[in-house]
Amino acid sequence: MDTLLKNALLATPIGNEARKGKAQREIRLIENAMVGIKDGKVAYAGPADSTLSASNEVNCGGRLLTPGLVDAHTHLVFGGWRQKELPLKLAGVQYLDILKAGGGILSTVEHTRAASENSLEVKGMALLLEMQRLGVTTCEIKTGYGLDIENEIKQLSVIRKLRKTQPMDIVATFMGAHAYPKEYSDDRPGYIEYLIGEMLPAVAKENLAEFCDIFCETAVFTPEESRRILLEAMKYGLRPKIHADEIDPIGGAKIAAEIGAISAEHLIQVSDAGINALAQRDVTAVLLPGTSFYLDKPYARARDMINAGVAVAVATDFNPGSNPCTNMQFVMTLACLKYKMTPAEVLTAVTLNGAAALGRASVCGSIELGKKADIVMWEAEDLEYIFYRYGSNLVCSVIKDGKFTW
Ligand code: IZC
Ligand code: ZN
Repeated sequence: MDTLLKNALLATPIGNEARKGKAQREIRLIENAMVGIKDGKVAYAGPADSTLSASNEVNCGGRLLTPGLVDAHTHLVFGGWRQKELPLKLAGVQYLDILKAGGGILSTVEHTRAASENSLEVKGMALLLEMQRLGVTTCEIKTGYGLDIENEIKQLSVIRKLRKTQPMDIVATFMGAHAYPKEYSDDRPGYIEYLIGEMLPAVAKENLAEFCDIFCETAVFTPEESRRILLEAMKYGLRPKIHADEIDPIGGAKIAAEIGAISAEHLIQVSDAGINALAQRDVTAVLLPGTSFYLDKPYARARDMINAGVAVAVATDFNPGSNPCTNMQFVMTLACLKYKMTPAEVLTAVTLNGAAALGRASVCGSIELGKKADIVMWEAEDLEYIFYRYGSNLVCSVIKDGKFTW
């Protein structure tokens, strides 16, 4: 054994797939636990065992250990910020109206197109470091601020570089269908043809993305357009995800179920039929309470989803517009207080179910034999405490692939 973490309180979900229904709250909780690490993987996780030893033994002093957090929904690579939209927001101008007026996502597209690859990379590194210190070991990053071949590939190249230069595991999602760029504002069908006929093949050729996502929303992409674009993406081996039923209930969840998407995300306004469709097709719901908070919108019906048997993941949605906050600990407290999820349910949502939404549930998301040794040591002696003491960073140490990185 390389490292042995001793005298810990271990809290982890169990298994290699998303946990749904009652199973979402059935976590393993072991007092006076030990976690052994060898070659970056978990080699032991269980009660104290005096026969175990390692060259590096760490007494955790009764502190809580959980799997590294998985942030399954971010838009982390972008130029500029959007703090100048704050007065508009305070005056009651809605998110989609800012976009319609050429601001919002389109203002970030302008700044991202103007930014060099290097400047995007340096900015991304700082943001990833911030997330890592807050306990995240795996995250997803969506593109969608380029909206042409050159600039979408630029974002994807930045993601590839970030993956090589810092310890976070990063999953790339192509999101060319995030908005209509200004050069196509009078020719929306033309943009969809360009996306399908030119952008998708170019992205697939470079082999830089694993998933394809789409903003299925009023005045952005319709459910029919979403279905068509995602079915085309699937032909290139990109697995589908959908921003579904966030602001208006236009039916994104049903499309997610119909095409067998790995996840449907947001779902603030999802219908009962939409929830049942997700349950039937095993689509993971990625809920984003930080966005409800920042846009001052209702919170998604997490309890109804759990009761219907939908696996619920919780993530930040970190982006410069609708949630400029990287803090998974804050969204964990929001999920607990606003979704009324129990601490155990939220723990599963931000680890194993997040990993499942990224197709990584057999690799990370729980502290079990053979999985990546991605572990957070918390300045806490029980699980409830990390939900209760919101606003401070309660991470004591982060272990990534078996190494102390923070
Ligand atoms: O930049 O506003 N919702 N896309 C869909 C976003 C939020 C990101 C943004
Ligand atoms: Zn998003």
